[in-house]
Amino acid sequence: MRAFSRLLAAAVLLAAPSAFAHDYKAGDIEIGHPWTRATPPAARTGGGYLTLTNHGQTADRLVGGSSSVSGRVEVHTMEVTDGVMKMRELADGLALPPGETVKLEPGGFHLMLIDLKAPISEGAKIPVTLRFEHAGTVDVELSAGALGAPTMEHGGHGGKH
Ligand SMILES: [Cu+2]
Repeated sequence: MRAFSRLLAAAVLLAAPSAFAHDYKAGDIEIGHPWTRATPPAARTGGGYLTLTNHGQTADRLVGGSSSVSGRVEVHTMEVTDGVMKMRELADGLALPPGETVKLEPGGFHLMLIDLKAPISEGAKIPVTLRFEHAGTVDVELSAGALGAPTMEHGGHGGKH
């Protein structure tokens, strides 16, 4: 009987991680810890961050997304041009080589929620549909953390879009 309950405890422990993991899958692509930051009241844009691991044998691409909270969702990169950090849309999407993990994080690759319908508040769950070239689409939720440092990297967006 004791052996059985120990076995049961082990089974519960093994099952637990998947119950708590904040991860998603689309085909061979694993999406880890999607999050965003709360935005100031007048913000028109927000960022989206997550990790993408390609467990498949072939390359894939994150080509875009959509969300009910914003007019558009784009995939952006940050680059230093003439000493100035600028962002631009990755028109061909973000490459996901087989066997590799690509991070979308503040200061690097990121999702850009453009034309926010309302500011993002801390603790909110922001629904986003990610679209991959081969793996198709998957619905994820971005967990909104606290308002970060002023998002100066997104300052140039106002007039551009
Ligand atoms: Cu951006």
